[in-house]
Amino acid sequence: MQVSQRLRAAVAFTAMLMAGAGSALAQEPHNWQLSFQTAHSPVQQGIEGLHAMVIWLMAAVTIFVAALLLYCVWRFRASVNPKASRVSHHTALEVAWTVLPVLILVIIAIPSFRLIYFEDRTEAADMTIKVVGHQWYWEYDYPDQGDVKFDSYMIPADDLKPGQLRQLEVDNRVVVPAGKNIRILATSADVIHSFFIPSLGVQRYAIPGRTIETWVKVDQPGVYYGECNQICGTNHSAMPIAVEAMTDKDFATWIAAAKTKFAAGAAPSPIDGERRLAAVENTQR
Ligand SMILES: [Cu+2]
Repeated sequence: MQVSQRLRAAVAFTAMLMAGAGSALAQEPHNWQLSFQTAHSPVQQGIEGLHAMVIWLMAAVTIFVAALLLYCVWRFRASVNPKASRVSHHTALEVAWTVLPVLILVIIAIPSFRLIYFEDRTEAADMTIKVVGHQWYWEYDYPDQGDVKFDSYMIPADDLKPGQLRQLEVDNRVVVPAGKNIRILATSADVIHSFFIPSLGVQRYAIPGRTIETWVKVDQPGVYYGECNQICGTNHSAMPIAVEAMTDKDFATWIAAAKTKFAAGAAPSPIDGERRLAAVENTQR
């Protein structure tokens, strides 16, 4: 490979990494993936936008500082400067290198704060879902949908059906209508968990004794996976999240069926607790 070819390859690779770090390479999850999953909510689109902006600013600062450093190393090398300069202060320069970074931080802070408040809550919620973390499963309550509530456990590796994702599929998915503003209230019944769904831009601590709010609007029907991402004990890896977004019509059918399926005293999950734990412990060995 010639030098110019190598240089071109390096430039192309860097451009690819930076684009990936932005959002151009965002896609459905796959092995060896770099960068984000495809955004399926307004919040995640905002997160990707802010991320791309910060990456470009960071690249510009890094290139500028590296170039300055290289120039100084060359310009003030000992062979051409046998007697070192004794200049130690330059007021204008010092003001500039204090004020410029402050300005850069302000430029980052404004969209960053805007995004934080955007993620915080939705003004017009169409529906509320309460999420309760347990060691080690999630519980979902639909307080304004006839108080439907159920538990959601990971499917042990031995019970997976073809097409189901290991460590991500659950017995009862949390179902939401697509295109609607869903208020999410997260809390915990025991230790601190965290409710995290990357493609939907949802991440909230589930803390015992506290309720923390966020919201999601899933842009299209589909299944979106997440995980508890706060180390919460032995089976922390066994409490995935599977969100299924449906059309309004399908959601109405689902919630009507759920009222019977999850009625108090209804049959519990076919995967009983003992076997679930045994299966999980097997995968950890
Ligand atoms: Cu957890």
